[in-house]
Amino acid sequence: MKLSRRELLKSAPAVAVAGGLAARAGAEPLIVRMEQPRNLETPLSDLFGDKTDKFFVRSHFAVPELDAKGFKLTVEGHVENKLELTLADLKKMEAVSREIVMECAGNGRVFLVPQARGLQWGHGAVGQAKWTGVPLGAVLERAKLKAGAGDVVLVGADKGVIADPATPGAIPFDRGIPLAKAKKDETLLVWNMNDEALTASHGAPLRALVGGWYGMASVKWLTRIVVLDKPHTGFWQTFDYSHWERPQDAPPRLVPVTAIQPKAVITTPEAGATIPHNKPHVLAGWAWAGENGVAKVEVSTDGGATWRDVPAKCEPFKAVKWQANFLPEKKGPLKLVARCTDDKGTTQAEKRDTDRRTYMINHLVPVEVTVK
Ligand SMILES: Nc1nc2c(c(=O)[nH]1)N[C@H]1C(S)=C(S)[C@@H](COP(=O)(O)O)O[C@H]1N2
Ligand SMILES: [Mo]
Repeated sequence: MKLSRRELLKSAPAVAVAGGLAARAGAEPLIVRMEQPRNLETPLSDLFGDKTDKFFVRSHFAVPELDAKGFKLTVEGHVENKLELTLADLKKMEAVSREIVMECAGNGRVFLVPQARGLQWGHGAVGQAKWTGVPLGAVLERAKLKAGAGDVVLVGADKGVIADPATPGAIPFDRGIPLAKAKKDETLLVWNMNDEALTASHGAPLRALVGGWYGMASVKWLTRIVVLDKPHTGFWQTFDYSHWERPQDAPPRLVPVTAIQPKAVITTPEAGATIPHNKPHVLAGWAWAGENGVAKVEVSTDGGATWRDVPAKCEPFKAVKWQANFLPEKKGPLKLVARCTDDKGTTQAEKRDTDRRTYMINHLVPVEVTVK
């Protein structure tokens, strides 16, 4: 694998430095990617920890003020029974807890060349948590869908005006989920994260958690569900969070971003590190593959020329930690790379697919270190 100088310059060092500063400052356990609304990234060293205060935050608008006591979730549209559910109503239903990875569709955007618009996430807009709530499907059953139900639109209580393209006043954050995905076991309405009530920044009192899909589908501050008899064509799945598809029999079209793509990330050593010559060294990181399990992780210590297998497997929706020992036998710069293959046989591509616009970023990102 060959990387241009530009790509090398653009790769991990900037992120590593930002992470280091945030960690040393001590006050904010996360890297601030935007002040208002507050958008926070998990430092590499804390990736996939189980602490909620280290879990990344991605919000498009200010956190809405919602009171758990007066809270109501309405379920309306193409249903026989319109519902108004309090949190207590939901908690009376059969609860489930699941550990599920959530990754922002823009995670890794800082590695795009040329630089793309949007928040410049390093690798840290991803995390795994234990989520507790009820399956969305169980709530839809209570609402009794009419025949011909289509997308289930999850609507957040947060709102704002988008400047470009100018929106018709303030619009809410929302997302339509096809009925088939809405009914899957991994699609939940949750009130607990890591055994504690959701915090305001993660969507209290209730959020959706659409397991295996990028984070934009997991609508926070969920107060309204509208069942349509067709696909939803809202801003957040047409203009934003969409990618190009090239059908054989039709012109290229934009389709909503959905499933998380397989990815392996090296967390140690970090880019820019100096590692000792001829001493055994540990290369470690995490891998995940969304709706699919991780079947294989491979690492390369020569920039992608040769690869070796690392033991790592996990079930769908989860992430797995992996590690490999290696001996840096040559002094000088070294390019470390990791790649993941899911249990459907899909391996991370070496090069960026530009049809994905600025989302679904899982091309290989080498980590450059120096052996001394
Ligand atoms: N209501 C609402 N829900 C939202 C968002 C938002 O801005 N508003 N951001 C989405 C995006 S893009 C992501 S990646 C996840 C992030 O969830 P977190 O902040 O709990 O990590 O929430 C999603 N749900
Ligand atoms: Mo996101």
